[in-house]
Parts: sequence; structure tokens; C-alpha cells
Amino acid sequence: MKTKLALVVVMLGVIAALLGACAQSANAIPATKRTITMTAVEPKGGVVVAQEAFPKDALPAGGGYLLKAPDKDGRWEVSAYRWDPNQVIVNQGDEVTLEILGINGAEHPSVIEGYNVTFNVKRGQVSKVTFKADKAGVFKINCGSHQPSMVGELIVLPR
Ligand SMILES: [Cu+2]
Repeated sequence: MKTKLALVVVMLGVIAALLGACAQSANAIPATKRTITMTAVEPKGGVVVAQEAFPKDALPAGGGYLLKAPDKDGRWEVSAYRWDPNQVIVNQGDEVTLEILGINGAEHPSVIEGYNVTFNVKRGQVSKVTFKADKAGVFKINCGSHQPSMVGELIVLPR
């Protein structure tokens, strides 16, 4: 009886190991070169006070949010600086190039935290940012001039 039980336990172990090996090979996406295009943008909205009152509360400080008081015609505007896309998802081991075009804002001095990759995006120019995504995790893509809105995420999926 004990021998039979031991045999069943061993067989279950073998099956589990085989299933594990299959799952691993199915998930083994080879590391690739990735080029991801992004933009630095500033979506904007506006309206006249006759239609919508100017908001009473200030927006969070940091340069990322702009709230312009009504002009002589009563029009007020709101905008935010953003990365588009705001999340970049790659696999660990990928050779990543971000090609980032500056559309709004004169410049965006930035860092990918945790990777210590620094770059500056200027209006009308494409900044190429190349690095190997060797660390898994979530890392902030942080513009020093436009907080808190211009914080993206580099998501590196583990192998
Ligand atoms: Cu910026």
C-alpha cells in the first residue's frame, strides 16, 4: 500500500514537472528590438464663463496642469502635459528605443527612474532613447518640468 502511494506521489511530481516545463516554453517570448513612438502633448479645453463658471479650486502645482483665467471675452482654458502613450510595456531583455516627438512645450527634461536613463524632448524634434530593459518592474518616466501629469510608466514584464 505504502509503495503504491509513493509511486503515485512520484508520478504526480513528474506530471507537475512536465506541465511546468510546457508552461515555461510557451511563455518564453524571445527578447526583441522594440521601437515605440511617443509624443509630448498638451490636450486643451476651453469655454466661456457664460456657459461654464471658472473653477474655484486651483489645480495641483508642478507645471503639468495649466488653468488660464478668463480673458476679456470671458473664455478660460485648462490643459495638461502628457506622454502619449503614457504606459510603455516591454518584455525583460528587450532592446528598447523610444522615439519621442515634442509637439507641445519647449522642452521636457526627463528621466526613466530605476534605469537612470535621462533625455530631453524638444518641440519639433524626435529624441531617441535606447536602453536594454534588463530589470523587471514598473518604472516612472518622469518629466522634471510638468508634474504631476507628465509621469508615464515603463512596464517591464519579467521573464
Ligand atoms: Cu514635460
